[in-house]
Amino acid sequence: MGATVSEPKVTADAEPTQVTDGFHLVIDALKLNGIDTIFGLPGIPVTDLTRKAQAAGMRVISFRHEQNAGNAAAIAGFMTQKPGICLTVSAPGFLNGLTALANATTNCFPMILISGSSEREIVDLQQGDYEEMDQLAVAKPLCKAAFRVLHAEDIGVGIARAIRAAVSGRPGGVYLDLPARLFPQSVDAQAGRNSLIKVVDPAPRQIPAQDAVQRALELLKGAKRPLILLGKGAAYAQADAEIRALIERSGIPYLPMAMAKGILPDTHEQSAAAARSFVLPGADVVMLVGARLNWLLSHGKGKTWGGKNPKDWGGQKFIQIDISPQEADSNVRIDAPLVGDIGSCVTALLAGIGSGWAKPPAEWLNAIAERKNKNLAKMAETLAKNPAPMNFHSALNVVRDIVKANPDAMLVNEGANALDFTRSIVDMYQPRKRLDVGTWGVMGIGMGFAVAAAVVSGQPVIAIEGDSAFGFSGMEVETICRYNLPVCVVILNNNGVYRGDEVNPTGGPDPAPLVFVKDARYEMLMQAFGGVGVHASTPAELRQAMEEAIRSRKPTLINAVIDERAGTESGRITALNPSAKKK
Ligand code: OXT
Ligand code: ADP
Ligand code: MG
Repeated sequence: MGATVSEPKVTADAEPTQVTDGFHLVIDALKLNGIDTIFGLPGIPVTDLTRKAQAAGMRVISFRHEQNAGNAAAIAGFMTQKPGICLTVSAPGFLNGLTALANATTNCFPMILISGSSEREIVDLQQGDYEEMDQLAVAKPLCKAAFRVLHAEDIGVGIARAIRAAVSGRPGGVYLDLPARLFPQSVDAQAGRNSLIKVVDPAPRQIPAQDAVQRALELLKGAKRPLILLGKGAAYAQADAEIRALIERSGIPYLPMAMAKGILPDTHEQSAAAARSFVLPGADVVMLVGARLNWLLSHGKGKTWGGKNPKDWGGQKFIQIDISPQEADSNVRIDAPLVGDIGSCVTALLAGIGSGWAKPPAEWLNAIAERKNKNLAKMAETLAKNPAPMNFHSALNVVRDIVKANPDAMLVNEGANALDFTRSIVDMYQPRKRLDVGTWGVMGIGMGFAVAAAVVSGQPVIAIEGDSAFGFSGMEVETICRYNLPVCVVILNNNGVYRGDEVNPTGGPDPAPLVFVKDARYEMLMQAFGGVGVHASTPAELRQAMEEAIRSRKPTLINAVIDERAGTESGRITALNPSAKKK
């Protein structure tokens, strides 16, 4: 291992000895484990760590706000199955990164938030240190695991534990607390090297029990109206060929959750995405593959599933493939839990299915096809329109074509209407290309995800952003320009949160709470840092600008002007708004 070593120190008897220190041991431990990138923001006490990491050949991506660095680390983890690293300063920097760590944990993305911290003696006595905070205690409830290292000799163990905790079992966020005093601690170089751990098999396969596989197969075999639901766990698992084989050999229709789009191309004939509201209540047996029955699936019950009332069971039987044994029964009864990693579980199911598996009844497949074709035709009709001003559909029709022509490109997506319309209009063709707001529906992932997507994949990135959504991380366009990343940001600008035409009912001078400055020139933000900024008010202008951005790979921001009356409250989740009781 090519360890980094500090300058030789001259001891009292003038014999030079090779020593290393905390800074170098952190870098060596990460590199030893194949981690080559740090997303972060420098300052006391980690400034030198960023310098030394870059000097040691690591890619150090410096952001303008830690939350964006954290989101970058989280999505890098999702894309690579290796924990993404976010590095921050103490207290406020740590807290800025913490939102991303909590979001990563919620989404089952592996990441490690490494934060410098202040002097333990002073923090613990609450004597008022610079950026004083008991960061470990604050982080603990919001992540999968949290560790602190006090001695340089323990850095190897600390990093190894953090890696294992992040990627084994259900992946998640890990906090690693590194107090300022740790970094300059000297250690004999050889002893330092010996203290490092290269983690062997960090995410061991988890083979499902044979009787559980059999139970799932029997349930599936007896189904008259089976459905497979693919979630982002299925995308994360990188078992793309096995999943495709399972779907194609069984002939069962499937529905991808947002970030599972593209595991099979959205144009696949077995995709039931365009018949969602038909297949969920209609199915009798549903197999969940790396998807939780949380709010995004209406908790597996209620009207979405054919129940009469919000809490009523729709009568479906569920098979659930998940690495977490505690996931089953979280919302409704799971008749056949299949605990294991998705690759192993799907492989076991495939072996059981063999070659003589009967396809689902034609009646079910035909009914889905009918509904799907009707929705596809309706969509095609809407997309063919060219209204002035531009609306979500006419703008996204362009994005749909560009993604089709560039299936390798990464797609980042956030907003409300900007999110929901993109999800249903823009087809994905490859796995793990669509990155979005995930389990929390959180705004602010946009530019962090875009930076990481470009850095990790080397492919062009298209970020489709609501104008409100963009504001949460917009300053990172400077980061995009600084690292010259092939990111094309498209802001679907309807002058506000959900839409831009609300007015202050009092007639007073303050604008309504949901509207922004009219006709804001977002493209000038990108121009300010040397990137390309384009103002597009027609689909033709948008198309030309996007094509040029993909061709040139230059940082580009397109301000796509959308009718400010286009958009509904909260997009497709209007019903989640508590509505005021009317007198
Ligand atoms: O079957 P039916 O007939 O029902 O039809 C469905 C499909 O069959 C069909 N479909 C298709 N038809 C034809 N062809 C194709 N290819 C096709 N595919 C599908 O289309 C429909 C819809 O399909 P879908 O989407 O699959 O189905 P559905 O019913 O919508 O699925 C349900 C859900 C729940 C799974 C889905 O809706 C979903 O995934 N939703 C995610 C919602 C979400 O997460 N939203 C983001 C949060 S909203 C809100 O919280 C916002 N905030 C507050 C805030 C947040 N979030 N975070 C922070 C840190 N602070 C504050 C804010 C501030 S959004 C927001 C900003 C909004 O303003 P912007 O300016 O950014 O954005 P604009 O709204 O654009 O102005
Ligand atoms: P979606 O939002 O797309 O429905 P969720 O985030 O709700 O997806 O669910 C993902 C699920 O996938 C989680 O329950 C997680 O435990 C599971 N998971 C993640 N990785 C794996 C894996 N390699 N094998 C099995 N299950 C996994
Ligand atoms: Mg908007």
